[in-house]
Amino acid sequence: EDGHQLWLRYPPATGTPDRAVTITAADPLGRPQLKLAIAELKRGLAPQGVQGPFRLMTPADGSWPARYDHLGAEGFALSSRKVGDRIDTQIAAKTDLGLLYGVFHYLRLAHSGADLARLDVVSSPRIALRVLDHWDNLDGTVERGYAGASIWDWWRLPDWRDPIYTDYARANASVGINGAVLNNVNAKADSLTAPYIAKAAALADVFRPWGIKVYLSARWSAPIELGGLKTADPLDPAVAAWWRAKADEIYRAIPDFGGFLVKANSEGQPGPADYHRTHAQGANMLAAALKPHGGVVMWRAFVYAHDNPEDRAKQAYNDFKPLDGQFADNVLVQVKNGAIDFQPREPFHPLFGAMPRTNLMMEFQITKEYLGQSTHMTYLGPLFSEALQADTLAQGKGSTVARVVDGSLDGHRLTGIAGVANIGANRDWSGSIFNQADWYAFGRLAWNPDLSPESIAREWAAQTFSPAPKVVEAVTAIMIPSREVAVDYMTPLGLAHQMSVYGHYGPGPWVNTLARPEWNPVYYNRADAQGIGFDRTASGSKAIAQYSPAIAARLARPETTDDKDLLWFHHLPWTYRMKDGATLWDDLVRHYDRGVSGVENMQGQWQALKPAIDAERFEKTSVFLTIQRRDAQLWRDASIAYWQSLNHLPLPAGSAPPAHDLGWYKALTFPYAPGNP
Ligand code: BDP
Repeated sequence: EDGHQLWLRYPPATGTPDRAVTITAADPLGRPQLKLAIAELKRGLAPQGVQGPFRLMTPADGSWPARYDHLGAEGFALSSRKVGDRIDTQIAAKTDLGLLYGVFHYLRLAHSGADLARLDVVSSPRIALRVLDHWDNLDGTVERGYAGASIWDWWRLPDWRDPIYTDYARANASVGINGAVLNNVNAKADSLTAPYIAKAAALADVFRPWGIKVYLSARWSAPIELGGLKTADPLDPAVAAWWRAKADEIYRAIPDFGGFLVKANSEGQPGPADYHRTHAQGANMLAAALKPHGGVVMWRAFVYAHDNPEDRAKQAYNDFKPLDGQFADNVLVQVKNGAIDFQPREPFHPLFGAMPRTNLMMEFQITKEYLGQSTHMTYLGPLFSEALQADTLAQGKGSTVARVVDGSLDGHRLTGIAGVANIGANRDWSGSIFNQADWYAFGRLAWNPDLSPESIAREWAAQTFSPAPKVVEAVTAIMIPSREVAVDYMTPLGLAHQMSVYGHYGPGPWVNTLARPEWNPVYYNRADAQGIGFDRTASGSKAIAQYSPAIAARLARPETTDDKDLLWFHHLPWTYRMKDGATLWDDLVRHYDRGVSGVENMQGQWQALKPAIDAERFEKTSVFLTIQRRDAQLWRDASIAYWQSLNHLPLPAGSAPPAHDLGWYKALTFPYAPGNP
């Protein structure tokens, strides 16, 4: 039990006789996806000892019920009833891919203790493109990857198709993920050369039966680097012709190629602004090259400029909002959940709701760059869900980010959601057993953004450990508060980006030496003798004006701002009175204390699970929780020591002083930190 089987362990049910399942389906031989669906069903059912008959049907198989006509190309209907002592089960879908998704859903239910005798589920994905973004470099390293090397073996591809690619595709299909961007957004042009296209094509062949399309990150300057052109100006006909020819070449090798992901004019990457062209002009030129083949462009809105005096949180909106309505219909603008960068907590990105005439897709980070990486247990379901359920109020109440992303708010058909993958060559895939849950939760929320993170945690725990209700409840009880616990010991009350220079892992609120002002923690905390926090109101950067008027009005005053976002929007005196009468300083310290005791609770809860969990996964998680406990203390103590060096305030009663003086924390160095570029 090293975690390699993820949530697809299919353990044998004890005490159930092994009875045969009769599966009826038409002509599986000519239908590779149907074959996969049947094989998966057998693999997952055999240990359950479920008795057939089991019917898989599409409209082609006759007697198609009209009530399923509305199922889309990926949806399914699952039903069962008891006839005597046998159970008749049916999965209906318009396509074989829908059947495969239906089978995986059935097995999810079967392995999480559902009553299989009375099923009635009709389900279709709410979002069309459900994509993993791999920040994998061609040299086998993974930017911000905490689970070992890249699983793509570029050296031995395209000839050697490692079985891990099939395992990967199967795991993705089991949660409905249908796309993979193979290479880092900080892209090398090499991935667009003929040898790499052949390698990507081999992966696409493996993924295809599992319903997964391949995409590539495209380096903007490739026409210069590979094509020998003098420019990458999107309005230069030779540049457009180069991309058209490149797209044609890719589609010859990968007929169902998904399209390009582009990071342009961001953190040193080239882009259309180098030629005084807009993001829309850049994206549309690429989109025109892909259009004849049905491909899309996912154009990232993660931009901020080096010498821009404007609040970093405002820059993407400033650049993109004026372009609303200018993007081609096969372009999606890919927006991170928050306006800075995947912090433990960020208010939702103000672009959501602000570009009704643009296909906006969500970008989450599944790999935990800023949330304790592989060792801290910080289940991201609540983070994803919080962002999706945020109400933009763009068209009145209920205009949630989820409804922007699923297209229902503004009537968009081309919709998407991306997660920066946390997958690597480690045996457990994700760097820890519990990080697997973030991959799982991303897939489930991409299928249905309104699922509750609790129910997803329950499903995952049941399949990953055991469907025994006591185990499921105990594991879920550890997972659900874990992200808030990390917010408490790292960046409570709306603080952000306080991570040290060593790979964004530990604390560094004092850091002020990095090359760009907006890379430094002091830029975000603005702490001094009098107070702390970033004023984004009318007296400060005015970022709140990027939200709809009702939200901006609420954020204008600290009293009407949620405590969890307080210091994101306001600079306040240390003596500011919180809603319960405590001072801001005392409350801040209370949060750090709560973070540390939160990890202690998690440790205790995990220890209690010892009899129920296999030794290998139990031990690994125990050790990681010990690391997390130590780090939580470090985060708390280092942060408090720094704030106290500024405000000279005493700690509230009952709160222990930091173990060391500030100099000790500042002097900490780490010879190696994973994940840096
Ligand atoms: C930041 C990462 C950096 C990425 C960048 C991005 O630190 O490694 O390249 O985001 O999303 O979170 O492009």
